[in-house]
Amino acid sequence: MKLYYATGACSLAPHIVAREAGLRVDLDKVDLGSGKTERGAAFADVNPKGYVPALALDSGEVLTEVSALVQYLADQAPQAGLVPAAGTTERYRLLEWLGFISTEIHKGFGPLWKPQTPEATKATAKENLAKRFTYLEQHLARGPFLMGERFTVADAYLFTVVNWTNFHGIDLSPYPNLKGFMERVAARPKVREALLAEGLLKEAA
Ligand SMILES: N[C@@H](CCC(=O)N[C@@H](CS)C(=O)NCC(=O)O)C(=O)O
Repeated sequence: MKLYYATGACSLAPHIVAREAGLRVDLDKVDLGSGKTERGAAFADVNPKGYVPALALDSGEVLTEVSALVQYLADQAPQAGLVPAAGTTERYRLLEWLGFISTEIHKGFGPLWKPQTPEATKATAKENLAKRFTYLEQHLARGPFLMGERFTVADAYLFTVVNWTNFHGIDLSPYPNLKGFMERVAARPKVREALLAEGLLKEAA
């Protein structure tokens, strides 16, 4: 399999999941500006939607959308326990989290990335994110991860998007449980490997 990614983008979530699942996935970095990949492919030919992530399967099919990719990867390695079994109530609980992260948090950051967004719109986007963070703060008082004691693909996705607070001057200190979650996930060996591979962490001297 090959994962098309951009450094620190939402593609970090399937990247983390692939490593946590112990799957062999090649990486190809996409320059979203030029539309070229590091290995010389035209990314529009891979994913006509034009955005990362995209996962080229060994069959030649290409899967897109973070929520689909993280579940597909986790389902290839059920022994890793990164997703509850299909058909269980717990699996729908996971889907509930993936929907929340995708629409309320991932896309909630959308206006903040665009230089042309008016300041008032950015302020509203930050207020909305603060409401979602407050909800997460209350939820994470119950356990170390979104689904309780066990790390799942939803945690990989949440970690990836909340990490963007670092780029937008959003202080997480009003949310100690969420801050603790970020530290806990960042300390996982496979997460560190993914961050190192994307150049988001420097190797200790
Ligand atoms: N709905 C997509 C959204 C993916 C997305 O927002 N990708 C961003 C990076 S985090 C991107 O590639 N943006 C570049 C663009 O849209 O041109 C998903 O869940 O995978």
